[in-house]
Amino acid sequence: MAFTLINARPSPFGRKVAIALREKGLDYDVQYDVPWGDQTCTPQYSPLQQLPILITDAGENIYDSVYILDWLEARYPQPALLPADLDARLAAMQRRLLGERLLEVAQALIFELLRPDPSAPWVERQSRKVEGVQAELERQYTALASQAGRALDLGDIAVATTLLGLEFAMSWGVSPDIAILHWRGTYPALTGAVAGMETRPSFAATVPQPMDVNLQATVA
Ligand SMILES: N[C@@H](CCC(=O)N[C@@H](CS)C(=O)NCC(=O)O)C(=O)O
Repeated sequence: MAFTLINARPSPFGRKVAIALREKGLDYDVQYDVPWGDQTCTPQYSPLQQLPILITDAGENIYDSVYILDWLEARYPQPALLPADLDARLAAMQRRLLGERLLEVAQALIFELLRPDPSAPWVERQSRKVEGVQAELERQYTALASQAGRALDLGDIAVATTLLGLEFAMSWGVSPDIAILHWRGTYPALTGAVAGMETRPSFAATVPQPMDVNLQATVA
């Protein structure tokens, strides 16, 4: 099976899929798209009009990063990206959930801050969630640090791509520089876990890149 991944260069959602494809040794081509642009191709493939979208050579369009990863795990179970042990599997799925939701909450915070007149209570509410999730992930990765040689799982991929995506968004300048998003160095167990993942070929080959988009104008 050959795949085409519709992706955007900076997308942490698309990066998760690209990493999983690489970890599973599956070949894919990338078609880059600007989902907010007039010329976006996403409506042809997904009613949600969002990328990433994975197109199979049988003409199947698979969309939403979480479902794509579940689909890949079901169709291509080896190498597994979820632990076989039930407790470890449920823990990985919960970590994955926190990684996914952290991205959504942080995105809501960033978008609000880019609006002309951000709501202070809304910003404060999202900020508490961002800090709470990072603190919980730090607690979980501190506990995991004793498991030498633990295999990469979907929880790790979701957490790392979210944290690296937020770091990238601030360095690129599409996100305001927000103190609570500076996780590296603030949370030692998270910092160490992500640094370990960044050296993997799947992460090194999928480093986010800027694209031509005016997020502030899009949000406004
Ligand atoms: N829940 C979706 C979110 C994907 C998403 O937000 N993609 C962005 C690009 S990074 C997009 O296509 N945005 C266009 C839009 O929301 O209209 C997933 O996990 O795949």
